[in-house]
Amino acid sequence: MKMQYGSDFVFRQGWSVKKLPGLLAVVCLMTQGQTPVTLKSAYQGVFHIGAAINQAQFEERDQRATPIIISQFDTISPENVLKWGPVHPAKDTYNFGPADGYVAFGEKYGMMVMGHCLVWHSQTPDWVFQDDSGKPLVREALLERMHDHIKTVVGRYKGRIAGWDVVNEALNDDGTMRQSPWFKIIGDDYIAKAFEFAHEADPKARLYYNDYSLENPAKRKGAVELMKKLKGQGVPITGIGLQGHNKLEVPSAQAESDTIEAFSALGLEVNISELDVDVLPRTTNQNSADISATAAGGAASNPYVAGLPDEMQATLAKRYADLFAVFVKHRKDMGRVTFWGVTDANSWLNNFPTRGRTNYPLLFDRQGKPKPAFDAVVNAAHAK
Ligand code: 9MR
Repeated sequence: MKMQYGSDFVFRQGWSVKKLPGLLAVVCLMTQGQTPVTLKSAYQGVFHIGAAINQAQFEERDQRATPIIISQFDTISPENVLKWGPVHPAKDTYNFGPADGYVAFGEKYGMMVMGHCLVWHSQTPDWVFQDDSGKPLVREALLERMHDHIKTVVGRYKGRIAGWDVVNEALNDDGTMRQSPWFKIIGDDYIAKAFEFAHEADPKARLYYNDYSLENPAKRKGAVELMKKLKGQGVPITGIGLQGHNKLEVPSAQAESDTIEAFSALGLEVNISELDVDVLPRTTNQNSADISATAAGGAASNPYVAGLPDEMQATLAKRYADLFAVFVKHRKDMGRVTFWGVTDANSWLNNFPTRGRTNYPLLFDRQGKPKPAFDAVVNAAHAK
């Protein structure tokens, strides 16, 4: 059955009320004891469904997004507050206020609270890699610093944060190891060490490797080899996060399916950890989510300032339907699908790779209303 939000209101039982204004429909529902379909109700028993949230949202100051988070999602990820820079800005300074608020918000609403991310080349201050005189640290000193950070951050939320992105984006697009300061100073066992330290700090936490563009064959091959090596060494790794920063046309549904299978075949839990779909014209020739890939763009690169045309809404909805058909097919191997943001208003894709564009990558529009893509995602759950 085709269900369109906006003209129809969709109910758990599958019937709908035509052309009722939103509030009236909700009142009708309440008086009849019906529950409107939400993402988390549609996906109950399939996999968790989540969103990355920002500070205004978990402090309940964002009047549009916060109610959506509470009603639609059963897991949250911190968009920024648990990254090294925000949480540990100087050697002897931790800034736990925002992160404590994030975790408390998730607990208040009974959500599965995720942690992102412990070891990354980006949003990590320079001091992390330097001694007090500004010289590069040697291996043992950097390992000790990594250990202290992980022990302090993971330890603080032991038993409260269900799972961590332990290492983020360690691979280049060709599948080789990224020459990050972590790699250059410690060597390639920095990944294994980070997982061991996280496991030591909270033995029950689920531990993930997280990266983008893993659907591309070369990068996927490098990641499969890395995961095999870690598993072979007995490193405590639970699974992998496929970030899922998609374009409308790539990766294909087939590539998505093959990628999930490649990692689940290794006995790993597979999550989609940062899902969105970029609908704007490219301003670089990369598909990557590498945040260093900035570009300039003229008016032609920002065609939907006044709104997304209906045919593009339909194209986006179809894209989400195709992706979720793949996720639902692989539900036994998947723990969660998390969107990277809540409404289009706050998506990082309004500023990447070109600043100040008007993008439409998520399921809720700038007013917080569900888009046709929302219905497509809800309907995909019915195929289960
Ligand atoms: O959405 C995040 C944005 O607000 C930050 O400015 C940016 C830089 O750290 O990071 C964004 O989130 C990234 C995530 O942490 C890792 N994968 C790519 C995401 C989008 O850049």
